[in-house]
Amino acid sequence: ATEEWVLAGLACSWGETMSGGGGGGGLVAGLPYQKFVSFALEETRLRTTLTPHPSQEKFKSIKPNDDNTVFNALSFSAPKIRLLRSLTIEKKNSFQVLDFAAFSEPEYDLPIFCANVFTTPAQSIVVLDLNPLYDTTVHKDYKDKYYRSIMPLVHKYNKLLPWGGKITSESLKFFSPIVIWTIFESTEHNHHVWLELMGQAIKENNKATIARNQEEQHKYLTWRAEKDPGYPLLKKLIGESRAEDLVMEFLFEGVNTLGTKSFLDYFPDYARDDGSVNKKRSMIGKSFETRPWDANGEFIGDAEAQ
Ligand code: BLA
Repeated sequence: ATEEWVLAGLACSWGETMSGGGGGGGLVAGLPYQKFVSFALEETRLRTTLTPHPSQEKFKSIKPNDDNTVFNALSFSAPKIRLLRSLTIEKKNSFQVLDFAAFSEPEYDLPIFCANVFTTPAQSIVVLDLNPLYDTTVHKDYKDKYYRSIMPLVHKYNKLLPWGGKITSESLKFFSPIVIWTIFESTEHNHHVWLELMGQAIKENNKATIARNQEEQHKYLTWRAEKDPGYPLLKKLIGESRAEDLVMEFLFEGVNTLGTKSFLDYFPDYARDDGSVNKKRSMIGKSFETRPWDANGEFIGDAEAQ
């Protein structure tokens, strides 16, 4: 049986959210990322039935240490969708965060929907992608299955949202050839981005394939639960132990249940001599000054930097 599934629809508007320059002009009140979340949920509800995820109860009312910061956490599951969760954080006159992701059941090998924005009065750091479950430089069949038909989207958004420049090199493996990775300055405000992608998913029955899907998803969760760039700020906002809870049981829920491999099993480069995990964010450092995929989604990055 084939069903259509909207991975999500995106509508982000940055106009009005930032005031440019002027010595730390504030973020205008309003919740632009809440608007995105509502939109994405509405779009998803048109296609499927969302059920609250058990993690929502515990995390829906996180109170940060500081009164000026507001957290908003929502999580759901649905047929085909193991976990769809969203976290927005807003600190008045300081920053706004959107971290929205959807993970399929392991019976499907759907990419992971990922919308991630960190905005300060000076700039916005944006990652919008269908993160591949399988590294597309290695798994050509996976690349063709999900990305070939949507490669033209890259041309469409590339001009408006140019490549953000050098990036932590490890991240590249989790990105797809259509990734929108961009940083824009507040002077570039008032841009509207609309992105709507639709995927067709067919349930997998092969046990070995399901197990493989599950392991790849677990690998992704393991990476982000350990190395996500947002983690340090999250610790500052709600303290180390609550941040860890949020990361393990909400943002990357499944990291403790979908698999038993450890971070070092997946990413042995991070092993220190005493067997602990290297705390560095990146072992390779930042690279990829320009978009490392061509118009057909072929990887053209520097092999050195992989
Ligand atoms: C910065 N977030 C970044 C950067 C990326 C991402 C690429 C730029 C720095 C870098 O090159 O690493 C996002 N990286 C991703 C995503 C993937 C990835 C989505 O590999 C997926 C595979 N961000 C959050 C949350 C917070 C947050 C919850 O999602 C804070 C509460 C903050 N992101 C945040 C901050 C920075 C950032 C503060 C800038 C600081 C820095 O670069 O270290």
